[in-house]
Amino acid sequence: MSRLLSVAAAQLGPIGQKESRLSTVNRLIVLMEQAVRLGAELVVYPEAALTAFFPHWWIEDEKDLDRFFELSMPNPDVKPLFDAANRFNVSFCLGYTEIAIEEGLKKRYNSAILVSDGGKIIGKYRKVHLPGYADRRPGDPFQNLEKKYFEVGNLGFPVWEAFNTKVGILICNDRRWPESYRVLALQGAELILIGYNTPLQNPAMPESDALSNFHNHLVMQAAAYQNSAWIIGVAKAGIEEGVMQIGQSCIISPSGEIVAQASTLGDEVVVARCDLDLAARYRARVFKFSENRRPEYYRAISETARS
Ligand code: CDV
Repeated sequence: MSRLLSVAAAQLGPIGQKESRLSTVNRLIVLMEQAVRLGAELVVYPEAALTAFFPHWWIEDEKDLDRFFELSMPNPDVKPLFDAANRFNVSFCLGYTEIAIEEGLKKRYNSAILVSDGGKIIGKYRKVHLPGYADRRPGDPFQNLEKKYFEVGNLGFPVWEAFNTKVGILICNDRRWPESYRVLALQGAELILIGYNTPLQNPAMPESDALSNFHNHLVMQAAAYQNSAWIIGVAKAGIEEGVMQIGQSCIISPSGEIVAQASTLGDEVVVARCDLDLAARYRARVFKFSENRRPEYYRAISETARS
């Protein structure tokens, strides 16, 4: 008997700066309902799925900034999504931005949670690779201030047992770094869930703009194959407050092939039935880590690179 899991990539179109949580959470529930009708057992939403992607703006007033963050999860605004998961008997992965009080200090993270079909939080990940700057770039058409607004995630790269497999989460820029996937795969992850907000334009390197869609798929397809894992990549797409964000949400098999892909830049669900045993077969027959990796050599190389 194969281990099969039907997974939905629940892409979001733009969220307006003033759109209420009520409205956004309703959109998430509509997508969840569509996904369930298509047979999904797990629904994956984008990075920071409850608000517009505010790191694109310079925000000075702390109160203005705070309104983009969640103080607890689930909170009353988001509870209807948890209730819907319970009602539909479906699990979900949700990206959101989080305020946590740690040792009396207010910390901000770019986070994502995995929630069971009973509406219980299975685990949380906090984004490690924060792109952009901590300062304002007045000449740029939009800002990228993740280094200003977020701390580097302090939960490591956890892997959870769920759905008869092991699951890990990455968030947006994490997907461009091979190490992110590797540490999950080395812990046995066969399913990797990724939400993103990716502008089409990179003001620091305009000559690469035409390759934004290509690079999005390139990194995730290579990683799926090299790590023998299913990858679910989910965008917040379309023109959000003047910033064009790529779509191309997709489900990628451990073969590296895209097996389902969104075709719009709006709210859209695509579903694929993922054979988790395919991940196990690639790992056993092509990439068996324990026999074929050579960490002792990698260590020597990274020490040389550091010196
Ligand atoms: N939200 C992101 O992490 N976005 C980055 C952009 C800014 C390059 C990404 O890697 O897609």
